[in-house]
Amino acid sequence: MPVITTIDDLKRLHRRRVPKMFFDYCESGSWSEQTFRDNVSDFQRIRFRQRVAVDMSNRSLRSTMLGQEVAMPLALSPVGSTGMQNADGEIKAARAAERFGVPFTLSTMSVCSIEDVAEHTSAPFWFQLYVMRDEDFVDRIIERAKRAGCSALVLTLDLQLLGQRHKDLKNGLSTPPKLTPATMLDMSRRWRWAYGMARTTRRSFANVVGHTSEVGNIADLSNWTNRQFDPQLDWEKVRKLKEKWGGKFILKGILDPEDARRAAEVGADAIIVSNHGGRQLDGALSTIRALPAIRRAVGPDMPLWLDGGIRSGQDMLRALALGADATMIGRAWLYGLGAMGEAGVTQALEIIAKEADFTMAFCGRRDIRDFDASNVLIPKDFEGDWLGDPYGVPDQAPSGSGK
Ligand code: HOC
Repeated sequence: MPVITTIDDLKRLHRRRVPKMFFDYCESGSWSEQTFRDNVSDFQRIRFRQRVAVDMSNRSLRSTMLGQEVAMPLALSPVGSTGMQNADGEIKAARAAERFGVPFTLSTMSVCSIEDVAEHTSAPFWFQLYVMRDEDFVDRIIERAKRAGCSALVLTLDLQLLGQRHKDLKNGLSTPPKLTPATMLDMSRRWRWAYGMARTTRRSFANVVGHTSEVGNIADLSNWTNRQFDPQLDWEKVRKLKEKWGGKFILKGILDPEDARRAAEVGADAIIVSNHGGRQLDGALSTIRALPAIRRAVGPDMPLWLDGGIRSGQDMLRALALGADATMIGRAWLYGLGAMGEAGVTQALEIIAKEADFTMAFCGRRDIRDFDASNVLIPKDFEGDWLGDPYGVPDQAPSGSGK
């Protein structure tokens, strides 16, 4: 067993233990994967200001998200097909998040159902929904999420068409997965994974299968899913979904300051700056570069979270310094899950927390809520200088609401 000290170590183990088809699903962006790569590499351009002779005792990473106390300003992003990375993956990740004290978001396209996750956890989790054409299905799943006690709805806005990921096409990834002799051989070689899958009965994408007359079994799922993307999505539909839900409402997939303003106008309780992990519009800005202008657009009081590219506690702090109130991780927890199940997700969270704790201290901060633009050095060209720039040139340090 290798010694694990970083999120990258978890990724290496994930790659070893999970069939290539599912690892690649996690580790892919659309088309050239430029945005997928930028999401990670742009973080590295932001440097920290080291401070000394400052009292570094009694440090705290605690913060709040939507008024809820969290162990650190970070939540687990929704990830589709999680239960294919590790049997019962959604339950394991939700349990790890609950024990650690951070929110977990369950994807509509999860293998375990909302009810499965609710049965195996005690803290309320958040539920993620795509804007779909099948209104009956949407009404029913919203009711199920309410009944299960989900404390917020995360509506994903950047999936009106599915971005093309070459690796998935080449691997024949579908729902259910295409089983060729090569994929079956690959699966049987990952014995831990195969053993888990053989033992669980939760393999059916149970949020959907059996909950619409069109999807009686998993074989119907791909066709139905492809018909669900809604190219006619508009802000009026978003507003109606907010009304239907009636509770805390989070909008995910915002990358442009103008869209961020619209999101605030429809009454979002929080906005997630995200480009779907670089899986949709390749060539779009990385999330960390898009963040400061979005903060300027929505003002200091709008809860703003960043999702995309965070692979360390240092990245979490960089996002806070550039204007986020909190952050979300997707791949970072998925690597842990693929590597070691629930213990791997816990380890991913521990790694991030420790890195954030030490970095904050080296920067002379004891409370993460005080970490801000004055703790970092941002390259002058960081936000770019684009022709017809809707992002505006920064004239002041970004700052968040601290919520
Ligand atoms: C109804 C649409 O978020 C991904 C997932 C896509 C799931 C499609 C469901 O692979 O990025």
